[in-house]
Amino acid sequence: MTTLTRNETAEFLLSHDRYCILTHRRPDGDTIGSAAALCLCLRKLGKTAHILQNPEVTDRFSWLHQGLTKEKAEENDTVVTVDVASPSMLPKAFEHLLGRIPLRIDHHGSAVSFTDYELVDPAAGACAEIIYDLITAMGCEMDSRMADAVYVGTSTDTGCFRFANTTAHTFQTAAACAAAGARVYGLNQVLFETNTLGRLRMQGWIVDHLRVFDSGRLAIVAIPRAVEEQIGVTSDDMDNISSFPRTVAGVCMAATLRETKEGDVKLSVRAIPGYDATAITAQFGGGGHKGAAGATIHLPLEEAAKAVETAMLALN
Ligand SMILES: [Mn+2]
Repeated sequence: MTTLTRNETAEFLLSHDRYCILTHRRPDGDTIGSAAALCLCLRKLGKTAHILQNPEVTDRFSWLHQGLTKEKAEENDTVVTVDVASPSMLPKAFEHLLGRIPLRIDHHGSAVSFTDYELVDPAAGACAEIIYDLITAMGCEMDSRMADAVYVGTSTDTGCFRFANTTAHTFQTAAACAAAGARVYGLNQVLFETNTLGRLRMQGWIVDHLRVFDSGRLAIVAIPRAVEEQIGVTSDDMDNISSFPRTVAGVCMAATLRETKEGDVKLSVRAIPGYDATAITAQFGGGGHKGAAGATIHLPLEEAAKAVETAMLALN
């Protein structure tokens, strides 16, 4: 594996063609926005480019990929991943492509390399910020659709510019998006100022069932599948719900556990600076960022919650 700079990555992208762009499992605004912006830029530069259809993309973000996707990667495609930190983050349907992926563009600090080349910058708040740099390095001018895509990635991964990963470069990226015609107000309204009733009911349940411990510094909530079904939440309702328990005053690190359809447990940890979410998720084979990390645990919900609580207490 060879590490590339932004300029070297731009050269790579300019000297290849027939792009097939991959997003990660449980796709969020960053992987979806990054893929859309990169695809639109490559097309504007005269390349053939598609995003491989990710079956888990929901209504919340699917509009970003309209007209950009295809269902199958072809033999001579140049495959590029965006915002994918490890092979385990690839959707099952993409796993057969492992071993023939030349390039990975990412911003995760804890990662497992799986491509020939990679551009990884853990200092970037969002992968979309790196995509913006590449667009500029390739001499492509952002249009309003590209700008929307970069803005969605950048704003969602930084919690609308509130998280600790927000830097001067994050604002520079957002400013460039605004200048290029991104619908900043409209997107903020939909992404950060709107709650479905399902989401609010789930937040109510979380408030009632949150266990706060270690003098109020740590919190954990375990959500049974049956509760999600009873409330009737969609996956969009649950998008980034794990940020919510951390917003309780005094809580420095919060873990949210959700029972999956398959009977596994999906763990998401959120932490403020000084606490490392990956220190918890790494113990369960997961990864992520210091402020936000995840893992899948193959235990019944209550046992998983006990194990996570023990891991959190052991950090002190
Ligand atoms: Mn990201």
